[in-house]
Amino acid sequence: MCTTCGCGGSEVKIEGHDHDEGNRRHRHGDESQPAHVHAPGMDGRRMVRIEQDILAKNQRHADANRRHLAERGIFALNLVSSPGSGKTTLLVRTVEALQHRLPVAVIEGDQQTARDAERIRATGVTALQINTGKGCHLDAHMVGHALEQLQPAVGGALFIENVGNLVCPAAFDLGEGHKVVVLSVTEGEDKPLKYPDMFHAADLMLLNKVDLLPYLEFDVDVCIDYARRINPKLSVLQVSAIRGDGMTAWLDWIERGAGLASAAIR
Ligand SMILES: Nc1nc2c(ncn2[C@@H]2O[C@H](COP(=O)(O)OP(=O)(O)OP(=O)(O)O)[C@@H](O)[C@H]2O)c(=O)[nH]1
Ligand SMILES: [Zn+2]
Ligand SMILES: [Zn+2]
Ligand SMILES: [Zn+2]
Repeated sequence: MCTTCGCGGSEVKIEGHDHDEGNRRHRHGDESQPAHVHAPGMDGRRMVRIEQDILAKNQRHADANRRHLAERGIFALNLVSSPGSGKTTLLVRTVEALQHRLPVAVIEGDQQTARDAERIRATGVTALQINTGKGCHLDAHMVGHALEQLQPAVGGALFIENVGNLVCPAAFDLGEGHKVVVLSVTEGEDKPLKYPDMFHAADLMLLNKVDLLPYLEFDVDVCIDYARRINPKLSVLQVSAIRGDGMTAWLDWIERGAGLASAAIR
């Protein structure tokens, strides 16, 4: 997992946040400092302790984010997947459809560039880009700052697109209501078995790019069976962000969740 994979670092950039809060300068991405790969000679027990510290610190930030979101009745989703599964394409379609029905905002995570945030902003919806530098996942500390900056509206939906990575983001709670794993059919039906942590952590799987099924050897039923062997409670929707399949069911799922989140503060 990420806390031991040697990724991370202090090159995090959050749009509008200059890392200088009063005189209390602090670094971002410290939670994902390398723990073993670049630490020859470090013994296993010390490595485990560092990993536990990183996750405990992340959990404190995640708990604070979750409280902040709950107090404002905001329904937050953390979209996780391999690079290129179609998260941003799906989000663009999603916010285009939802923005006239409820307040929506997006936090985008990528190692570099603001391309995804710009794609969202082109729809008229507010988006904020986090660049993680060498980091391979968003952490709850970064998302906390993004929330301060973005100020998502009370009673709305917040979408957090995580860094494309089917492994490390599974371990980092951001304070979201649900993790939504996006798996595209071009990735192969065995991914839930090979990368179980992500499918275990998610509540919903969006099986995307179903418009390509006629050109692939991909058995949808087998894929869903594999995913539910890992997580029997996993909900599944088959979608195509390009052609529009399954979008109504996905939008209904979001609106149901957002309705419950905002009802809780009334
Ligand atoms: N055929 C087809 N292509 C899709 C679909 N959804 C996304 N794509 C294509 O998949 C490619 C990647 O889409 P993105 O939306 O950038 O994927 P992403 O998951 O946001 O990528 P990263 O942020 O880099 O991880 C693009 O070329 C999209 O046009 C779909 O439903 N069907
Ligand atoms: Zn990692
Ligand atoms: Zn900070
Ligand atoms: Zn994207």
